[in-house]
Amino acid sequence: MPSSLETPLVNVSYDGPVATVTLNRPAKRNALNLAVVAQLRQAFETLPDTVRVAILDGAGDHFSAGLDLSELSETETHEGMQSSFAWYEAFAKLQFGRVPVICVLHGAVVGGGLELASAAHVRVADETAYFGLPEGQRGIFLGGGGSVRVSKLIGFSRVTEMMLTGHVYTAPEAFAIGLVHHVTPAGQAMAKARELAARIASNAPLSNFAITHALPLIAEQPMAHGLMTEALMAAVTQGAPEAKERVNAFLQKRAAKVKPQ
Ligand code: 1HE
Repeated sequence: MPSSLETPLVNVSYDGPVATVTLNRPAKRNALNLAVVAQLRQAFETLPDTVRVAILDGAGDHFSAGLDLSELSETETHEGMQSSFAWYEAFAKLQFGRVPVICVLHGAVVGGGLELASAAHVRVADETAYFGLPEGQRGIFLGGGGSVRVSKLIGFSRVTEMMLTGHVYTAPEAFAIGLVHHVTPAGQAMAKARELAARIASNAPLSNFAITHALPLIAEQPMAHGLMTEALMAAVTQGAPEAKERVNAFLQKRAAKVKPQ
């Protein structure tokens, strides 16, 4: 982490069970250098036990301009590999940490910024957000896990076309192709994320853990293995006292019904 005299590149604040992790390099449009990536990793590694859900956003007019291109000018091949692995480790802390993560998106969500957003579990964009992968134009390639994560979200054909042509998706288009889950009017994505965070925090933590950890594994497994993993997780979650209390609460008409929102 930075010394006490330096401005942190990543801020963390708390509101009850919700932690908000904010990229804090607005003068450089939250471009991601290795120091930002290290601070992101530390933020997600050290969330206190009281936190049940995290929100990730970016300070200023843009979520993130992606890789800090000034880090590339002197880079040797082996250093490039190492920096990709530093990104992978940090993003894994976010995707496979203890709590679900909601990403709040506005302005540029490009290159490594989109790779970062794709590691979150829920994405909420406001209508100013736009999504691009300009690596092709910069003469480089994805290096923050986007080949895997963005391709899983929208299909490798769309990723190929985005990278080859520089196609930039608007927020409503990103919603239509499944890149984001919600689109709000400008400036309202954080409010929507807080509403979703409250709902997520009210779930049983064991269910949230199964959703964020088991579902991605199951998606990678052959059908028979996936069904076995699912059955194991179902048994573990159903057996927990909290599940029994929640199910009883519904049966005794003490719990909310499912309704359209
Ligand atoms: C940067 C970066 C950056 C801004 N690295 N310094 N990413 C890109 O190719 C996107 C490059 N950035 C942009 O297209 C634009 O900056 C934005 C559309 C995001 C914002 O535009 P704007 O007009 O608000 O800001 P600006 O004037 O372009 O930038 C403000 C400052 O941020 C300026 O520095 P200054 O010292 O002149 O004030 C910019 O140089 C700096 N800046 N973006 C370094 N990306 C793990 S592999 C992932 C590979 C990738 O991510 S490739 C995509 C890289």
